Amino acid sequence: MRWFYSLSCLYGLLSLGEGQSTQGLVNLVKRRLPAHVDDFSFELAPGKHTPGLTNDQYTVKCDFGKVSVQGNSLSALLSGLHRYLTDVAHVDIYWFIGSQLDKLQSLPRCASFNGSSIVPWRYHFNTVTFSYTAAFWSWEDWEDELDWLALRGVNLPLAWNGFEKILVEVFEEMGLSQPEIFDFLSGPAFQAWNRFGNIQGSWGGQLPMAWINSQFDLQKQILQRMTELGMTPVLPAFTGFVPRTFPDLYPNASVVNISQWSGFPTQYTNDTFLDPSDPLFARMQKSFITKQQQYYGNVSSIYTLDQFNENDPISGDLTALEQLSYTVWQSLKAADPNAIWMLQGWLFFSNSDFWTNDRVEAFLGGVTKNTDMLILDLFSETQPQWQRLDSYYGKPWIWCELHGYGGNQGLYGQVMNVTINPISALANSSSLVGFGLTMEGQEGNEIMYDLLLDQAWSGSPIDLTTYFHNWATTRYSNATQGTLPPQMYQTWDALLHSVYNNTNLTAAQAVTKSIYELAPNATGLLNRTGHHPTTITYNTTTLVKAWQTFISAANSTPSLWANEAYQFDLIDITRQVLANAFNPVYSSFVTQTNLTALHNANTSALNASLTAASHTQSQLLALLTTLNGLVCLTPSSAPESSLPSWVSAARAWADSNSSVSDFYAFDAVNQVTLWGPTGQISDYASRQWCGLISGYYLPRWQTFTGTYLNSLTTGQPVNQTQLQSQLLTWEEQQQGPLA
Ligand SMILES: *[C@@H]1O[C@H](CO)[C@@H](O)[C@H](O)[C@H]1NC(C)=O
Ligand SMILES: *[C@@H]1O[C@H](CO)[C@@H](O)[C@H](O)[C@H]1NC(C)=O
Ligand SMILES: *[C@@H]1O[C@H](CO)[C@@H](O)[C@H](O)[C@H]1NC(C)=O
Ligand SMILES: *[C@@H]1O[C@H](CO)[C@@H](O)[C@H](O)[C@H]1NC(C)=O
Ligand SMILES: *[C@@H]1O[C@H](CO)[C@@H](O)[C@H](O)[C@H]1NC(C)=O
Ligand SMILES: *[C@@H]1O[C@H](CO)[C@@H](O)[C@H](O)[C@H]1NC(C)=O
Ligand SMILES: *[C@@H]1O[C@H](CO)[C@@H](O)[C@H](O)[C@H]1NC(C)=O
Ligand SMILES: *[C@@H]1O[C@H](CO)[C@@H](O)[C@H](O)[C@H]1NC(C)=O
Ligand SMILES: *[C@@H]1O[C@H](CO)[C@@H](O)[C@H](O)[C@H]1NC(C)=O
Ligand SMILES: *[C@@H]1O[C@H](CO)[C@@H](O)[C@H](O)[C@H]1NC(C)=O
Ligand SMILES: *[C@@H]1O[C@H](CO)[C@@H](O)[C@H](O)[C@H]1NC(C)=O
Ligand SMILES: CC(=O)N[C@H]1CO[C@H](CO)[C@@H](O)[C@@H]1O
Repeated sequence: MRWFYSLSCLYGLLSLGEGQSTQGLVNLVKRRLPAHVDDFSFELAPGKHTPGLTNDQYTVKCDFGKVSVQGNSLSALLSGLHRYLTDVAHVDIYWFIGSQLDKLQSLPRCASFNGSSIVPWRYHFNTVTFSYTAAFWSWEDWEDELDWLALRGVNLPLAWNGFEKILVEVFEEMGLSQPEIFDFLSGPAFQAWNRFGNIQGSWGGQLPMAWINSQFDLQKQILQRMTELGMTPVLPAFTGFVPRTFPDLYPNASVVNISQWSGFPTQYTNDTFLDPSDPLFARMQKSFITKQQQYYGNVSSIYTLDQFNENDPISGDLTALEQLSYTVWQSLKAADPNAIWMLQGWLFFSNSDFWTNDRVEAFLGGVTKNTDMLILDLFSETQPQWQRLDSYYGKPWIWCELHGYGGNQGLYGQVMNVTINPISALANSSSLVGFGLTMEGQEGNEIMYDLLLDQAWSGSPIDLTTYFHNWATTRYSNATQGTLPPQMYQTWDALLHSVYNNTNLTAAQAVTKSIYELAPNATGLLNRTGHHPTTITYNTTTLVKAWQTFISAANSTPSLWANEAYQFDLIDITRQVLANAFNPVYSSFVTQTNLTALHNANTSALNASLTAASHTQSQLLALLTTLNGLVCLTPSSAPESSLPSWVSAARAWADSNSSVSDFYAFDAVNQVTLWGPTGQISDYASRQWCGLISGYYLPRWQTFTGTYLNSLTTGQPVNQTQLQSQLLTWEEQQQGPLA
């Protein structure tokens, strides 16, 4: 009906006050539900809504087959729309399988309903997500992500792209030459740690200006879209990290070489830091923020600014710390009087030895106006710091779910924690202003991320059984018109109680890795605990049964086989089952090739062990071949879903320049394998990807098992040093071929 659409446009125009038009929502409907552009209308309620202070509210009415959404903010309207789409119409947009919204046929009727957020901010991204997940995203990938965020009520996303464009201009203005500047910048897959001041420079090639320019163009599109979808982007600022030759130009400048990071050679770390007390700091801050405003307009006054991520201030003196933050704060305020400084609170946990309560209080105390700061309590589900730090001494803060590191994949979740704890934090901390997602990589386990964002609209902990049930209904309903076979609900119930319900934080604190992704070794792989755990925290038989039930769901409802979400999840669950099955085979191999245990064995016992071990070797390698074949069936074309798509997304940024293209591809490969010129944090960002299993993990295990079989034959113990260096040499040689 034409009049209805006109009305929705009119609403858009009427609500233009304070730059708030609902046109961005109409555009989203056009993008995702083109058959229904006339069926939705959005109306912004009159009255003042202040982002970060006011909770968001919506009311959804479906009369005459049309859906009208009213709300007090764009984010509220989007959340109301999302609730209708998921809970009533059973369609959604997902990472990896993309938007399923166009599968909506006729609009189901509903009784009116309403919703209200319990916190004004819903935050998304970690600085490192921009490298682990989004490094090579195209605009189309960003469009999917931003619609995902907008519909889930996120109104405070981080926006790092294009940072280097402005930074380079500031450096040039200060008189630094292009070679000096480009020696400082890191490759496209490692920019996050250059921005943090952990690393500098690049191995395998140099970042070209073309990359910087195209990322800058992308940022303009991203910010425009974020704004029209009612989000307040968090923008970069000048941090103080400068090229190493800076003191040559400014011999009197107060600069220090900060610490070495993660064993990187000095050439690539020990970044040069301009002390904020030096007047040059404020000058560069002003220049940076002014340029940023000129390029992007007045889109936001919230700035992400981290100077001590995994490196400590030179002085722990309380007065010095207070002065330090005061000066940084003043530099922001001088450049933008409305500036709010957002701090990623990881340092208070990771470097808690340095960051004693006194020091944190002094540091935060330097910003004398509490509302000029916003702290991300970065790992709230496992290592919350807000209690220890007395709610950040009154500074507004956000409860964040970190969930996983380096984009590692493993079915995992702490369902109890991310529902119960944010609610209890809200009752116990008056300066808690938001819930957020700070995953290092968007690796999967999407239900765990949805859960916290939905918790932001529920005053009591979400009922998990109902939640998982409804989530499954929406996810697969395309195949079944909303009625799923009971086996499907049984599967998700079993997943809820097993993989997604880790409560033993001594065993695991984040997404679990599988040992086959790690450099092979006869010891030290199993039962790792903590942040990079390999301990399996659930009964693996439960998962195998859930997997069988999942398959039987499709046997009873065959249309599921063709459903993209079903296909993706079937591969994901099977992957975990096979990954878990690797462990006992590996343990057998280690036992069968243990020369110490066999030292008294007679020849026939040795021969028997050799036969058994070579059989086990075949099993182990066959399992990896199967795993690779399995994950290669993943229907997703998302850059972060397989090695070929990761590498080709990297190459796509290089136009036709082959040496640049090779560098991007090398950089992309290096991140998920050696992570550093010579494996400084090797396998940190391991992925269970098509192509990576067959091209990297499998050959490593081939070498390892071959060496052990040989040792059993010769009776000579394996020379560990030799094997280790053999593997490393091979890993380094593989960087090119894998790219
Ligand atoms: C929201 O819905 C509840 C439950 O149906 C109802 O009691 C309440 O009045 C509604 N609030 C608004 C603002 O419409
Ligand atoms: C640096 O400081 C010295 C001693 O205070 C002074 O003589 C010199 O002019 C300064 N140089 C610059 C470039 O400011
Ligand atoms: C790099 O940092 C380490 C401390 O982390 C320090 O020992 C070393 O001297 C520094 N090197 C340089 C060249 O600054
Ligand atoms: C969540 O983790 C925190 C931090 O370890 C712990 O204090 C809390 O008891 C956990 N909550 C639940 C519900 O498991
Ligand atoms: C999760 O595990 C804990 C501890 O074993 C248990 O008390 C709780 O009921 C479980 N919750 C769910 C949803 O399975
Ligand atoms: C938690 O995990 C640790 C380490 O794996 C283990 O020693 C401990 O027994 C577990 N605790 C419980 C209650 O299962
Ligand atoms: C790992 O933990 C499992 C389960 O607790 C145990 O059976 C096994 O012996 C452990 N393996 C090693 C190598 O520690
Ligand atoms: C794991 O689950 C299976 C089947 O539900 C059960 O038979 C077995 O005893 C469980 N194992 C443990 C260690 O709880
Ligand atoms: C090999 O066997 C010996 C003696 O039984 C044992 O102490 C050692 O831990 C075993 N080594 C490995 C790698 O399992
Ligand atoms: C192990 O290999 C290294 C070189 O890779 C060699 O230096 C060392 O002597 C070897 N150790 C033994 C015990 O043979
Ligand atoms: C296996 O791990 C041990 C202990 O960390 C180490 O000494 C050894 O060199 C490793 N072996 C290989 C082949 O990496
Ligand atoms: C698996 C399945 O049923 N997919 C269907 C989802 O909806 C679209 C649009 O109606 C169909 O084309 C698919 O076949």
